Amino acid sequence: MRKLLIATHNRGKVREYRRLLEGLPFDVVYLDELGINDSVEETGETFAENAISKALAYARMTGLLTWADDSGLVVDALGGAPGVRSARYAGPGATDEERYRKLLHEMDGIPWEKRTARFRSVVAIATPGGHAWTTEGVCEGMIAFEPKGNYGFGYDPIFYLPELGKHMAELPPDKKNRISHRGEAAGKAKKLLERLLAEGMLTGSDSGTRPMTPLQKSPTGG
Ligand code: ITT
Repeated sequence: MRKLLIATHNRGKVREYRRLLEGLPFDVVYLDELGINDSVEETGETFAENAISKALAYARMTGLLTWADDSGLVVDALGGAPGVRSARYAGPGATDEERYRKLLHEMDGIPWEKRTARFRSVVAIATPGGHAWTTEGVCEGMIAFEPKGNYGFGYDPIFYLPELGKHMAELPPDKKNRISHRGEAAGKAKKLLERLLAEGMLTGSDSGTRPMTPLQKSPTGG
């Protein structure tokens, strides 16, 4: 079976992908299983740019078909922040809790109806030969006044889902995967991979040398 590298150092994402990618007709491997500690600088202004540059960099580094995601929280009252800077929002080395506490602090005094926000995720699939495709997912919600719940990671404790009446961090893994931005982007990326396989686009030692559908630029960025 062909190998597919899931290129993330984020343990929360790895946990989610282990479930989301069950049954995929690929031999799924993770960066830590390959002993890869290198990280790729995220200099893009959109989730799509960063997802593509991560996927291409690890595909070139390893010679493997590679899946990467760039994701984050977009808060309307903060002009879209933290957005593509979600991982770096409270500086290098900060914890998830320090990041969401900083966000709550920035949201001090902002009334409920103005606390709308969404998680976004763009998945990029790249070949070592330099071809890439993207899919995306969105999950709408509100920034709560207080954290709640112990599941998930990142900003999940302060992200409230009005339709469920729960914070994201209150949802067990499978339930989060069914409604999340990452679940949506991953579902689309799985279909895309199956289509590329069926069309014979991923055969050969370097699938990137074969003619493929052009790069799909994401219309929605950070
Ligand atoms: P990799 O680049 O190695 O995948 P990262 O944590 O740097 O790991 P991103 O650049 O995509 O990943 O940053 C995403 C940040 O957005 C992440 O660190 C969280 O703070 C937040 N985030 C993304 N998805 C999330 C989710 O499902 N729930 C809560 N927070 C999330």
